[in-house]
Formats: sequence, structure tokens, C-alpha cells
Amino acid sequence: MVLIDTDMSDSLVIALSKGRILKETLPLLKSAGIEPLEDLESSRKLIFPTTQQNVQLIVIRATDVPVYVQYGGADIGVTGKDVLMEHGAEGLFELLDLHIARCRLMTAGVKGVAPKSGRIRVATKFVNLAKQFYSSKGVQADIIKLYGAMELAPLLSLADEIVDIVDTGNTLKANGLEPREMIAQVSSRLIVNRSSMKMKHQMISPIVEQIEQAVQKSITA
Ligand code: PRT
Ligand code: MG
Repeated sequence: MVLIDTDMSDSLVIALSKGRILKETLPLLKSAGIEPLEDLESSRKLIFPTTQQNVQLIVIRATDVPVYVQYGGADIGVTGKDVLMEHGAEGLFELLDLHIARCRLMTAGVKGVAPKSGRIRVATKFVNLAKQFYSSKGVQADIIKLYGAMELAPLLSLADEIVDIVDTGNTLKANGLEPREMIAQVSSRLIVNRSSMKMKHQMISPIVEQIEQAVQKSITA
């Protein structure tokens, strides 16, 4: 049986991003006494029971996490600030900075090539953020939506610049690109559905508190 009833006010669904955030999230959940009963990465399941009978985990694409939490499909979620800013904060509260999966949202272009003046083309999956950024600078930018491998776009003259996540900078470097401007510092956030926060406060607040303590410990360690 995989059907879950999220209307039940005594059960909680927590949405986790698959991929790089997941590994760093699990120790934080563990500190709140929540551990999946099976290995999340090797299973093909999408819903997982945990050591707390009334708490279930779902493991979904990073960009889907705020969507599930906004509409109450999940009560709690963990997602990157980049994804959250791109999605918008409607219907949810951002409660904690988890200080994990840290990186920067940046513009980048071909190394050694001066930024083009006038109207430019920008390839990114962060369409809303890119629009905001360039318009705040007074730069006219035509945004081209891509779903991955943004680094290719300037190399094939699809775009003058990209807006993408940078961590070490190695990916840009390996493709002959260089970072230009920083748009935002990024780390993962704990988000909660607004009505869950009211209706399930008794269940949610101790979890948030325990995770907050674990985060404090890890950043002062
Ligand atoms: O892969 P999928 O399309 O399903 O989703 P996703 O790419 O959004 O997921 P995932 O797991 O790759 O990233 C999820 C979240 O991790 C992002 O939303 C960020 O908040 C955070 N994060 C932290 C990163 C990175 N570091 C990161 N380095 N997300 C992506 N990258 C990529 C970046 O896109 C680029 O391709 O890694 C490359 C750059 O890394 P460096 O070290 O070479 O600079
Ligand atoms: Mg990825």
C-alpha cells in the first residue's frame, strides 16, 4: 500500500530533494529521530516509512519540492534557496537555513570575452531569477530556458551568458567559461506548508527545533 492520506492531522509527509542535497539532509533528520527504514538511494520507491510511524519521506526532484509543500502534498520540505527563489514563497514558510549544499548563483560567460553591451541572450533554468537580476541592472536580456548543461550554451553561441549554480568553479573552467557576477549565496532551506504549520504545529515544531539544534552544532563545530 503506497496510498497516503495527508489530510490526517496526525501524519506528516517530508519532501526531500534527490541528488546532492539528500546525503546532507539525512543526518539532520536523524537528529530529530527520523530515519528512513530502507536505503533511499537504492530503492525505486517514492514514499518511505521512517522510524517514526506517523512520518513519511518522499524523495523527488529538487524543483518539485516547493510545489509539493506549497499545495500541501507535503507538510515539510528541504530545498535549495535557488530553487525556492525561482519558485516563489507562496503558501509556505521558510523556517531554517540548514547550511548544507552551499553554492552561489552566478552569471558566467566565455573566458576572456568581455561582457557584451546592449541586448544580450542568457541561457538558464532560473528564468525568473535571471529576469529579475538583469532588469535590476537595467540590462535587456532575452532569457532562454534550458533544463541542464547550461555551460554548453555560450560555447555554441546559443547565449552570451548563463545563469547557473557554481560551487568550486571547476565545471565552468572545464568548459572555457568564467564566473562574472554573483546573484545570490545559496544553501538549503527547511520549508513548511502554511496551513500545516497551524494544523500540525504540535508535530512540526519539535522536529524543527531538533533540526535547528543540529544545524547550530554543525556550524559551530
Ligand atoms: O539533477 P536534476 O536536474 O534532477 O536537479 P538539480 O540539478 O536541481 O539537482 P542537484 O541535486 O544537482 O542540485 C540540487 C541543489 O543542490 C541545487 O538546487 C543547489 O541548491 C544545490 N547545489 C549545491 C548545487 C551545487 N552545489 C552544484 N555544484 N546544484 C548544482 N550544482 C552543479 C551546477 O549546476 C554545475 O553544473 O554543479 C556544477 C557546478 O559545480 P562546480 O563545483 O564545478 O562549480
Ligand atoms: Mg543536477
